[in-house]
Amino acid sequence: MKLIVAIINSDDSQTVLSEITKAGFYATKLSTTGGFLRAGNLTLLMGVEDDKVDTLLEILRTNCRKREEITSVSPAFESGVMPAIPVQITVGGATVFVLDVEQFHKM
Ligand code: 2BA
Repeated sequence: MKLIVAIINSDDSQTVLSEITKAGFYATKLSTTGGFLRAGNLTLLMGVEDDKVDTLLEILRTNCRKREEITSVSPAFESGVMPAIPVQITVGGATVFVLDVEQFHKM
């Protein structure tokens, strides 16, 4: 079994969650905040059997869009060393970690 931790854009959450549940996966949704943009995003925790990992990744790949965002956030700006210079960054689609699960219990 694997634990999939997926950080996704809040705007994709409705579609992703409905596709995930429609396909029979279980998910836990956490409201999280990105360290760089300091904006809200969502983290999904999903326990899945090894042979279903690819199916789940494909659902995330299909339903999480890449977005171009303009930000002026940088450590140098925050410390007052540099003025804010807007830069364009690409956010998403999804940032995904796949972890081995040692044990899984439902009690
Ligand atoms: P944030 O930390 O708010 O990052 C938003 C976007 O800002 C990132 O998009 C990336 O394009 C840029 N970015 C982040 N850190 C940067 C840095 N040190 N230098 C330059 N650009 C940087 P994504 O890579 O798609 O990440 C989206 C969100 O996924 C992140 O939001 C964060 O919450 C999470 N994330 C991404 N990589 C992670 C990692 N290795 N570990 C933990 N969380 C991660």
